[in-house]
Amino acid sequence: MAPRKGPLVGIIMGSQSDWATMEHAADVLAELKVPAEHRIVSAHRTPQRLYDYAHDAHERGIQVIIAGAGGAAHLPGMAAAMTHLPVLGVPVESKALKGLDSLLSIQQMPGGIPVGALAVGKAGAINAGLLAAAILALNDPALSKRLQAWRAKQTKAIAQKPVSEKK
Ligand code: RP5
Repeated sequence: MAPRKGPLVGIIMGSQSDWATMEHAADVLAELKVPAEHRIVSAHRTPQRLYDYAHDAHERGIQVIIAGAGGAAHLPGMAAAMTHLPVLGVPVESKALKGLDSLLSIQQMPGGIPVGALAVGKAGAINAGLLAAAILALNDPALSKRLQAWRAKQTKAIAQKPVSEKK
């Protein structure tokens, strides 16, 4: 059977305002040549779109969902409730509570419906991309090599000594 050509990772977010954060997940997946799609899917404002997305994702060939949201961040948990695919949650930094609300909403799932919660903001988005790639790499030796090379390059880029940043 020919391998599927479509996206393997679905990056969804609650709002356009989340894209500045979630773009970091998209960037790392692009660097690793993992096909991904990006969609605005709000648990609150577009519940039917979320229902349709979560229900169709597996059939369309998506293998991992990365869901980013801020504030009352129900998106990752609701997506996880409607698909058996692994869902990685990225808490987007909110203005009012600096993302603590997003973090707790995403992390404190009841037993039975898991969401893999990452760190708040950019670091969480980057790590969601890396973790999605690591999951896919379990069954993709070429991707496993690219991921190992990415990590080796990062290690090599860390200087031995700090430099002064005084102005
Ligand atoms: C959430 O509300 C989104 O995930 C976003 O982080 C937050 C604020 O959305 P906007 O008011 O900026 O559209 O649903």
